[in-house]
Amino acid sequence: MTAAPLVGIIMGSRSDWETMRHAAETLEALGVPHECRVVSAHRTPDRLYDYAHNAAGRGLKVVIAGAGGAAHLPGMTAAMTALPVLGVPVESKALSGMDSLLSIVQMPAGIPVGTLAIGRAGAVNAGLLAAAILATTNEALAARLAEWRARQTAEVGEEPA
Ligand code: RP5
Repeated sequence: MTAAPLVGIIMGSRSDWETMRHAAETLEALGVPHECRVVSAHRTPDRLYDYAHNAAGRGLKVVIAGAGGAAHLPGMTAAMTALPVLGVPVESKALSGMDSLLSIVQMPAGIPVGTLAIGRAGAVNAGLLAAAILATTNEALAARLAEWRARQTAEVGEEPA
């Protein structure tokens, strides 16, 4: 995408890409300019600080943050930006993503993170939700989103096999 990114997709590790690429692919399909970065709350805290503090000023409108295990990235990002932050719990090996889910969803009142499902479904839906947020002020995108959903509906056959 060459246009200035409107959505920032960040993840705690390169190992999260297999999940988070589904958010990127969803935004790509809807023509939403986005960027993808590895930003770890634990291993690169200064990078997280800079990213979150500069996100709005750089023109981003929504941040999608995916992380696994002790998944502090979405919450810490939300603590440092007023932009909407959507959290994607990445499926961990040890606890199948329950650790990620609970780390992301149980935010204290006052700092919201919109938490999606564990894994691919959450990443796809984070992309769709980010697009829906942007579509409230972008009619062309709203039309593309409506087409995307109509196509999905049309692809659901009545016969199970
Ligand atoms: C988290 O730790 C990342 O979001 C990732 O899901 C998990 C494991 O990271 P790696 O050890 O694979 O780099 O910070």
